[in-house]
Amino acid sequence: MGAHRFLSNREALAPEYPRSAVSPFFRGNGSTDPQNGDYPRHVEEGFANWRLEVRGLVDTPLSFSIENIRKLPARSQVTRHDCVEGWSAIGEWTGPQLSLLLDEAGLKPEARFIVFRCADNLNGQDYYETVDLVDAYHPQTIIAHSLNGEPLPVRNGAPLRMRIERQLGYKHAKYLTAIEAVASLDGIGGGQGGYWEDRAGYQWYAGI
Ligand SMILES: Nc1nc2c(c(=O)[nH]1)N[C@H]1C(S)=C(S)[C@@H](COP(=O)(O)O)O[C@H]1N2
Ligand SMILES: [Mo]
Repeated sequence: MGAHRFLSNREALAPEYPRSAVSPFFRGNGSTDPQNGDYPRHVEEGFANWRLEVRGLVDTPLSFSIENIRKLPARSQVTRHDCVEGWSAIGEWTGPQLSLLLDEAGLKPEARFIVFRCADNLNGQDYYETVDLVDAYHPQTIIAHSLNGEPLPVRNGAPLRMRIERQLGYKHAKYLTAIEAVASLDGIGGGQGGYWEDRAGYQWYAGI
């Protein structure tokens, strides 16, 4: 992480591709059809009652409907997703930059990490991920509501998923319910900063 951050500009963009490079099928991985909690009901309702909360170390906690999120200024990016399990896919993702929501909520000075809370429970653990403020404010870090110009399929994280383009696949939290600003990763999940970090010792920093 130190070398990566030292050698490359923090704002440097991950490669973007022409729309013609989009993969015909963007496979799903990990949870692809969550059956726990309220998620199946939200699917039935077309996510009309889904909320995305912004909370934690912020001046003004926020709560958005999907309709609210879709109305925000958005960025579209055609990028390659790289999963550590050995596959990649190119997709066009669209949604507001995370920085927009963080600025609207106002981060408190103690905030150092952003936690992404997810609706799915995988092997008895709620999926979650975290990044520091460098990646949170990266211009390609967006809350995607669309894939290839269509609302996200359930397989790929409907109704909202993170795109953290400077990091590997497991950091891109799907089924996003809340964005939390925190001072430390202690006491969040198993304390290692993410589902796979807690479960299998994956590196917290998965920069590419
Ligand atoms: N909530 C949630 N987010 C998740 C996962 C998951 O199982 N649950 N899997 C991760 C992994 S390992 C990868 S490679 C990508 C897969 O995204 P996709 O299903 O759109 O291909 O989502 C990541 N985000
Ligand atoms: Mo992955």
